[in-house]
Amino acid sequence: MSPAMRIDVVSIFPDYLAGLQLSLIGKAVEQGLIELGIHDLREFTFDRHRTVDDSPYGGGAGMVMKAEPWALALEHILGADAEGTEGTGGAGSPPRPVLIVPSPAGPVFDQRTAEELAGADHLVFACGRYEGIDQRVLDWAQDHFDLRPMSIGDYVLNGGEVASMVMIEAISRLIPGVIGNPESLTEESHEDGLLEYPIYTKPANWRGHEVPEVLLSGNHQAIARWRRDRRLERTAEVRPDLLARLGDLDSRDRAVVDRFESRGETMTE
Ligand code: JEB
Repeated sequence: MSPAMRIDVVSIFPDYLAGLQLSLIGKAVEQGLIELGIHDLREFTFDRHRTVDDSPYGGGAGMVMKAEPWALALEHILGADAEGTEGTGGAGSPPRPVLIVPSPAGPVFDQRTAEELAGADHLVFACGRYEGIDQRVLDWAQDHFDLRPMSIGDYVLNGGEVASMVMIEAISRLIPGVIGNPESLTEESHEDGLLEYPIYTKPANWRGHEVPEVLLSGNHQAIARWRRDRRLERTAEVRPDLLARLGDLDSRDRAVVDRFESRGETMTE
């Protein structure tokens, strides 16, 4: 078995991150697939008020997170990494931990990013609040981490906690063993750039709404074709940007999309 992925999260609201211990990720922690460390930034302050913020140089609204508590928290995490690895004579230096800093100013996190980060040994999430973190922390961190500012989308949050949880969930479910049935990984939405087909379960007639007949036919080839067509139509309708990123469709797929585009509606409407 491959060694556990280490995930550290630093926040002034560590209780907020406690939800990570539940459900699928909690199970992965119990199974030793993920080692999770949640750190309270205020533990790295030493004044009476455990101050983590101050007013911005140059003026402006809001507060900025002070540099020193962040550097101490991140050094604490780096120090734990180095423990027991002194002079073992291993080949080369280990890879730098990846420092993910949620920020509305970062490149947008997507499934490709999740796949890339799922291969890392050690992820550290720095959850800012207020207007964000003193830039010098990020400049300093470049020498110790593989620094990755990341946005989860074009809307404004109050801090990095929810964004970190989104990214941790998307990444950790790609770690081998975290999801029971790995087939469900390859089949799903975004994995190949198309949205999912509609899904149904019993009863076949629910309040007068029938399940599409082809799904009851037992004709696996017809079912696969129907599902592919619905995926193409759905993607053309709600996410034409995803279709544009797909590259060349084969002539059959192209025909389904063209038919959709000239009709401007789906067959389920
Ligand atoms: C992440 C954060 C804030 C300007 C406005 C608001 C720390 N997609 C996203 N939207 N907002 C955030 C994000 C991500 N990832 C985000 C971290 C922080 C917002 N704020 C508030 C900062 N600058 C503080």
